[in-house]
Amino acid sequence: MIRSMAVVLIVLSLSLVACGFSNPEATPVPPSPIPTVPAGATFVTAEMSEFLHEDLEIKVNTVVEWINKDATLHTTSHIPSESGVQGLWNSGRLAPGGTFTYHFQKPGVYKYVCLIHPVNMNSTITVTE
Ligand SMILES: [Cu+2]
Repeated sequence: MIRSMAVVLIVLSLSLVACGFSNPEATPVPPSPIPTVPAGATFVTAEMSEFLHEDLEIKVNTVVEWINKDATLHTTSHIPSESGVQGLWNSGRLAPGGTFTYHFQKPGVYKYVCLIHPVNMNSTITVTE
């Protein structure tokens, strides 16, 4: 009886492993394709690491590519300064290694956050002529 219970336990634990009971956040992400940058535009990268977003000062006609360097999900999501105005970009949940790009074409001060960690991950992109 004990032996058959042990066999059942082993089969159960093997089937749990086979079903992929792993942390979905740890799933490796294939390398992202090289982003398309319009002719004449500048390209810069911004890291999401240690649960922080970067402040950036860039010129008009710059493409920013965010890269998630942490081991958990993050977003880069524009927060409009006026209520009722829709945000300009929202990456959705980026897995570790995931990237998202946005092309800044107008001067201004753009606040953005990670919607999952908005307290620590809130920052500003200042775009000048
Ligand atoms: Cu986050």
